[in-house]
Amino acid sequence: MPGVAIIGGQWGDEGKGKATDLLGDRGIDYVVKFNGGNNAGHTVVIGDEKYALHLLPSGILTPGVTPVIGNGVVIDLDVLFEEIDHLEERGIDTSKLRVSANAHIITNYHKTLDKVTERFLGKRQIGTTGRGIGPAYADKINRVGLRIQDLYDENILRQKVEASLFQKNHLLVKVYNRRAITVDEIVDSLLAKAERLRPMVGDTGLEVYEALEAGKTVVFEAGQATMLDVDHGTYPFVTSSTCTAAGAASGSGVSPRQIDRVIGIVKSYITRVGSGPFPTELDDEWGELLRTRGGEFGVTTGRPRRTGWFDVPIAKYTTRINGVTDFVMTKLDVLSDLEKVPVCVAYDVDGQRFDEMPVSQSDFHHAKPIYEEFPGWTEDISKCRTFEELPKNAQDYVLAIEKMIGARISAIGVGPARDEIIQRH
Ligand code: 2SA
Ligand code: GDP
Ligand code: MG
Repeated sequence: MPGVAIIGGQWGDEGKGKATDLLGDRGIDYVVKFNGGNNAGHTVVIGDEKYALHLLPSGILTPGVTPVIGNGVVIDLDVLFEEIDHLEERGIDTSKLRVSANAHIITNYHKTLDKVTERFLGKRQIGTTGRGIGPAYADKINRVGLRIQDLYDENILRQKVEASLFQKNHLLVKVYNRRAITVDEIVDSLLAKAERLRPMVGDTGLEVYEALEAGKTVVFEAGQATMLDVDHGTYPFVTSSTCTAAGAASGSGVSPRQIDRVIGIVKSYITRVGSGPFPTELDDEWGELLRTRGGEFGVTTGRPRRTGWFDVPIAKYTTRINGVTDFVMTKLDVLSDLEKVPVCVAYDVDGQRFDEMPVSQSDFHHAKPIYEEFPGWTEDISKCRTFEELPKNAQDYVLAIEKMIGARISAIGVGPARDEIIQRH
């Protein structure tokens, strides 16, 4: 199984970082981040140490792994260097990091635009992380983006910054009442970082292709999740990249045929940060209970996450869109001590039953969950290491969901630590 994609199956923060780190123990050679940027927040707990990764792939924590930032990523160079320095200070070797020459750059004007656009949208705001992600991807698609390779030709860099700022300054000054940004300030600040980056930059598509051809194991690690995918998520309340399995190929420069296994990560309940529809959202004490027990606060922004019960139509959709071969279900421990555990098995939209995700955004906005209730369990399950050790009701909960979502649940998280996991054989 040399090419393995790890995908968020819900609205993010399912525990992808932990899942990637876990695979590291099985002898992986490369971990490629293929989408997003420092909007991501992955927490990995190793012994007493807790690491929060944003721009760097989680695999960087595993000795011997080559971490790669692929062409599909948008890079804030200040954040990249800060994260590298921070890890080096904690004794993590980052010297093998590779960065695609085709990845795009987030500049100060992208961050400014992200923030002012959100403010301007008012009640309709997306609830972005404010890291400049959307504006950087907009420039990429609009063909006025800056790529890493542009840093090594000052003339080209200057021309591209000019082209990119041409309309933005008009917008910033006339619409948003901000000061104009000069070409020089952007070019100077980017050139000041170019030399430090140079040894990391390369044709990562070719490097990863060659690794796969040589039989090495490559993990493609998604940022965000299926329901935040720019095409398949709850548009416009999405991020601006392809977070689904298809993005693993386009965002790293390998072919879809080189991805053999797609692991979907889902929580045993569901959370969302930012705005947008969320059928099973709980605005009551149950929602608060899940947030407190699950530690549901954004790793990047610290925002409280919205919480709700497990949503089967979403998980089925994830299986289909990504071709999920198997799931890791995290945070089953958070559900201990509930008398009953509701699971949304379908939606009711104005009297009509939907077993699948409705294609109409309005329908999804109006979807009311149809719940099935499962008997809960009171035991602390964090010490369980085999499926059979789980209380019968917890086993039944997992098996019932597995049956409904159409792919096997091959591992179950019972705590945040590296070893708090049940592998099913
Ligand atoms: P953006 O900044 O343009 O990508 O925001 C667009 C939407 O995507 C959501 N988004 C996320 N959702 C969950 N987790 C993310 N990463 C951090 C974490 C989030 C944090 O791991 O906790 O710390 O707040 C993430 N990144 C982007 C975002 O909420 C918008 O709905
Ligand atoms: P990611 O963005 O998908 O990598 O996930 P985050 O790191 O943003 O959020 C997942 C959170 O859940 C982190 O704080 C993890 O340490 C924690 N976590 C992961 N798996 C488990 C689990 O099985 N049980 C518990 N209680 N916490 C977990
Ligand atoms: Mg996260």
